[in-house]
Amino acid sequence: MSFNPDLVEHAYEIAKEQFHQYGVDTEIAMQVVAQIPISLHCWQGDDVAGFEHSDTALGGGLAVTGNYPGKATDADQLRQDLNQAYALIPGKHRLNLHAIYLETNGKKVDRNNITPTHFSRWIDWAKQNNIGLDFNPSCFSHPLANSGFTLSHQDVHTRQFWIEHCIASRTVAAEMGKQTGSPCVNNIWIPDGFKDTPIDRKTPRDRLTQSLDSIFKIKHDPNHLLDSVESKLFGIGSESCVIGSHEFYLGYAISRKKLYCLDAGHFHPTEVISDKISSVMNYLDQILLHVSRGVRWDSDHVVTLNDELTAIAQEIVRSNYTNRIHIGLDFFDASINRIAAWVIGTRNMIKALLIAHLEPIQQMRQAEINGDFTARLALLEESKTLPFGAVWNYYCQKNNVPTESEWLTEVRNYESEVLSLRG
Ligand code: RNT
Ligand code: ZN
Repeated sequence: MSFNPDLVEHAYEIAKEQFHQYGVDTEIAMQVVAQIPISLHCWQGDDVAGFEHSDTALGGGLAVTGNYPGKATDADQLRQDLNQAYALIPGKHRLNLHAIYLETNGKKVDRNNITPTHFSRWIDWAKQNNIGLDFNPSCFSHPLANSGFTLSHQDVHTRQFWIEHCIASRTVAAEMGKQTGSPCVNNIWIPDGFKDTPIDRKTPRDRLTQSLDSIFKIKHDPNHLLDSVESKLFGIGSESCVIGSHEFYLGYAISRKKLYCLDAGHFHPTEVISDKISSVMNYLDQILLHVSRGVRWDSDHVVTLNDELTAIAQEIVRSNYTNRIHIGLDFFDASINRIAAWVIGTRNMIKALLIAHLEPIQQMRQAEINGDFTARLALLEESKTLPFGAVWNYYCQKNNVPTESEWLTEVRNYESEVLSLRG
């Protein structure tokens, strides 16, 4: 199905008028959304495997299901796939790399010895394409993480290994930020926790505090590096107690002036991060989001345009947090085309931001101030059927990326020309 560009423009002109009646300027909405970068997570491209070429299976309780053919098996393929994905997403976006995506020319380099050199090809690619980079130490899928403990491990040598890995990751991230001219968010997530009821919850948390303090002792220029810590409620193998819980990291981030990462899948199923943003932002200068979708549990499904995604975007926009919130994606699905997964999830995040910018916020705010909750509800409901689809199509067209499902044709072509030829 191919779209007539004139029709897209015509539909947009009508939509523009309709939004205008609600006091919303569609041109401004598109301009603002174009300035918001989304950090695409590299790990959707190869099921969180990375390029260490070790035999260690995916660990840390992370689970990727599915065996869709054609996944990237080296960094060149992953970059090629990413280029294809970016070409189908309107706007300029970032890339979020994990430490296991290093390039060593076949040499074995353990995690505590990674240096910026091992990421120089990523940095060159990012500079060429004007893409900002974010980074993560990888504290899983490694023999020293097999016990399920890393930075809070009771063995001092194991703990030291992971401290060194996190310190090395910060050096890599700072260099990425320096070279790309845009601060790199380095996010620490560890799997540490107990499958069954522990006797001592305190000591591992004390050790985690100490490990983090040692990691952050080295100061970096905030124009190059922003440090972030990510909490979790439970994981596979850490059902009874996660050392780095929400309370733990929120307190840590506030007291140490770090970024806090809210992952949409890391809370009780009836809890939502959209409602946490404004509270957390009271105490923190900046935060990181891992936009994900849990289905019954932290299942990391591809992000869809559901109520929570819209609510997250609305919170960012209504409270004017755009410059203080870093938006990263975090999902992994190997049962569908992996490039399509990136494209669907990222386009949805951008769509949600556009919808949030097209809300009649002033009118709804006024209704609330007036105590007229009837008008507030009426406006909230009426605005759900405003023609934002027409604005979205026009936004894609203006940015020279395919509208609606036209992008799927391009993914299919790429699948037959590139992915199907991979072993
Ligand atoms: C795990 C965390 C973490 C990872 C990535 C791979 O529960 O969400 O962010 O998904 O670092
Ligand atoms: Zn996450």
